[in-house]
Amino acid sequence: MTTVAQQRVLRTAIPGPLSVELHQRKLATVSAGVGTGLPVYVERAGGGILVDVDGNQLIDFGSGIAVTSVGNAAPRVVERVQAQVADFTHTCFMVTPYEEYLEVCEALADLTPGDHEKRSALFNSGAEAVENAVKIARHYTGRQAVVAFDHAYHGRTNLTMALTAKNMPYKHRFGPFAGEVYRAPMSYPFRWPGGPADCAKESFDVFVSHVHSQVGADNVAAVVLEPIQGEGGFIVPAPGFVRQVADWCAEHGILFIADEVQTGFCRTGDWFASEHEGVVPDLITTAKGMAGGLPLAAVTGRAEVMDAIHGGGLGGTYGGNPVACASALGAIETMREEDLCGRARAIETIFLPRLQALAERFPQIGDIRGRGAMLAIELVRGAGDLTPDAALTAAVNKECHTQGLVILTCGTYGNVFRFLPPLVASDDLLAEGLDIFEAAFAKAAG
Ligand code: PLZ
Repeated sequence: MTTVAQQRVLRTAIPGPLSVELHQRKLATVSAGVGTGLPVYVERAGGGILVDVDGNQLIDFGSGIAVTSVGNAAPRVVERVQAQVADFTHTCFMVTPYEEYLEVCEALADLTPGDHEKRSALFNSGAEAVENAVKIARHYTGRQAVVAFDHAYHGRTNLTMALTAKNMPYKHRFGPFAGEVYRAPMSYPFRWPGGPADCAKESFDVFVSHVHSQVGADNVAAVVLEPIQGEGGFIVPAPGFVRQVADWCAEHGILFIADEVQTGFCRTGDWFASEHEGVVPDLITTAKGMAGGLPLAAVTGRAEVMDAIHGGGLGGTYGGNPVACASALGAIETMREEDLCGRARAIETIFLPRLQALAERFPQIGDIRGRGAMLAIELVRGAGDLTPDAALTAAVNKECHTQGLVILTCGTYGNVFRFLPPLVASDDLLAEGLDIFEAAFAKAAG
């Protein structure tokens, strides 16, 4: 196993000449529709460092979009995957099954909220999990309508595009979209018309009246909600909102689906973000961090719901591939052994004071939000002017990249920085990344 020194090293300009060369090949061979945030070509990675083809070592504040929470090429992941690849790579669980699939489902039953009887089904991507959760909810309830929220992100397949809120780049000219999908206003304290206090008071009532007037509770199979929205801007709903929505669903025979693809597996300081308000979702979708970098996703839910589906109704050639399952078992073992939920909470205490200090210097930082190692700042024109500042966001982003910090933006208005470091990154590495971010911010905003 290669070990990568946990420090930034800049040998060339970013991107370096070899990356530039590879990027020319990319343009000639990969669809222009597949973008790259930072065209630095990675050769190796470990922990919180990416090593590019020019020998630069970049600090990773994105974890491949919240995936490598256990670090890149985490030792237990590598070990289990290598052993599994040598044993067998695929049989298709629907043809001849294997134990690793069961072990992942057992871990999901154990770790997800609630101590009721649970069942899981495994898939390849977050979108596939969300799409299957909707299939299951429709089948079980015999109803068709699904309610999602403003700023939601649930994937790029046809049904999940319909659930996703943002047009560019996800939906533009890709319709028509799947039917019976309805959108409700999101509890978004920073941008609630009357301010955060009114948001906590009003957002649940607005949701309910919206569904009653535009859909009818009796027609709704499921409400799909990210307990902290991801791509839409790391929007943390007002306290109590997730709980109220889940309880209201239960009262109306509607399944509450928590999309924890981005928030799940220690990222927010709990195993699942739903736990923060004591919410027990009927169905929960997971992917990303669960499998340490290999493609694996799941729907986990109440046994009576999951077992209501006819035999053969759920599946797919690769869902729960044995190598991906082995990777997940290595990742979950790492989270347990190294208490990565605790580490996520510690990361919050490292980041928050630094971000607060930066916000005192720069009025363009309108909001700081998130939980654990899922934190964000929202950039606006300045004090009292909440106009999103996507241009400043892009300028800071570019400067971070130049300095060897891989950082991600998000948000409906493209004006949010999100911080998603691997949970195993050392305090020193996190501090160095924050130094770079602060300097980049000062340079672009100053
Ligand atoms: N649900 C909450 O965050 C994936 C998308 C990146 P897949 N988010 C990253 C992009 O631009 O495609 C995501 C998510 C939530 C579902 C998904 C979809 O997961 O594994 O990308 O399909």
